[in-house]
Amino acid sequence: MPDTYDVPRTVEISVAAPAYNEAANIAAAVTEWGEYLAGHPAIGAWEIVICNDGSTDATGAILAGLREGCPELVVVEFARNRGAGAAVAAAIAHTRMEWVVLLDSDGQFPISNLDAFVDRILADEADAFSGARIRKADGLAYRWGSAASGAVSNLTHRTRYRDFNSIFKVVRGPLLRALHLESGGMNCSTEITARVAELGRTWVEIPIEHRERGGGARGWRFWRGARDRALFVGYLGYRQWLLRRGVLRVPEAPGTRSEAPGTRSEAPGTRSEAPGTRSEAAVAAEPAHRMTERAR
Ligand SMILES: Nc1nc2c(ncn2[C@@H]2O[C@H](COP(=O)(O)OP(=O)(O)OP(=O)(O)O)[C@@H](O)[C@H]2O)c(=O)[nH]1
Ligand SMILES: [Mg+2]
Repeated sequence: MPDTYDVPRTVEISVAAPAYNEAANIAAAVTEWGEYLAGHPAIGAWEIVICNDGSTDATGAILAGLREGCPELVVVEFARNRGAGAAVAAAIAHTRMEWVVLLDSDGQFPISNLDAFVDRILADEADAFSGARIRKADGLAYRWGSAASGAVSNLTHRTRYRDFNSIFKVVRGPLLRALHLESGGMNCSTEITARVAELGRTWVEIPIEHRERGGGARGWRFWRGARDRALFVGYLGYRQWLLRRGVLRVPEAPGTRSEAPGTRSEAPGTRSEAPGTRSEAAVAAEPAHRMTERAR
């Protein structure tokens, strides 16, 4: 008889997503995610963290209703609209699990895409996985714009990612929570790809399905979005140039910093706040270093 038995390994997952005027999609998205996470045999503890980015439609009320039937749902509330970048950063800051899945709340990324990622996590393949949209469910101009900005980003970062701008990512929580994210508008996916690459970590890309928005409308304008993307990609390229010359320091990745004797990270499972709705004040008061302290 064997001395030990193989206990099936499970992965603990936080889903983090921004939501702005997504009344048409948010209930279907959260329900789909919750059912998938609860039913997946290889997923252990899980939570869904959504930042309601000052929505003026029924998104907040729908989320409050969903929370009644789903204690794993955490809602971070912004009193006013601050843009997807701020909303994604706030959602990430409130995650607690070992792995974080980034998603949009308009239903464009089926959560079943996660199947392939869970297998690769269990195989200990990497700390950062990114979903590469093989067929983007976007108009030609959007696809062309994303391809062009992705090509420039690959050039400046000396990488060869197929989809530099995909938000569907699965990243080790301590690594993602330690990133210093700055983007304000719709550039956070590009920024996260770049910041992890900057730390010398490699993304493992996995093909994913991308579908049409469930309902509602895109909340940003093409030309303004294109201009902001061009400016942001230029900024990231300039950062790379300064980093290579040593004018900027490469930030330290979590796990590489030696802790002073006697100091320790927050114990696993402890939370300073009960799970539930969190206010903008709580988000603003969150000191940046707590994001790394939560590493475990
Ligand atoms: N547009 C917009 N989206 C926001 C904002 N804050 C958070 N979001 C969320 O960011 C995610 C991406 O926004 P989308 O409008 O879907 O952007 P997109 O996927 O490029 O555009 P579509 O193809 O039309 O869906 C969605 O989950 C939004 O709800 C904001 O201020 N503006
Ligand atoms: Mg979308």
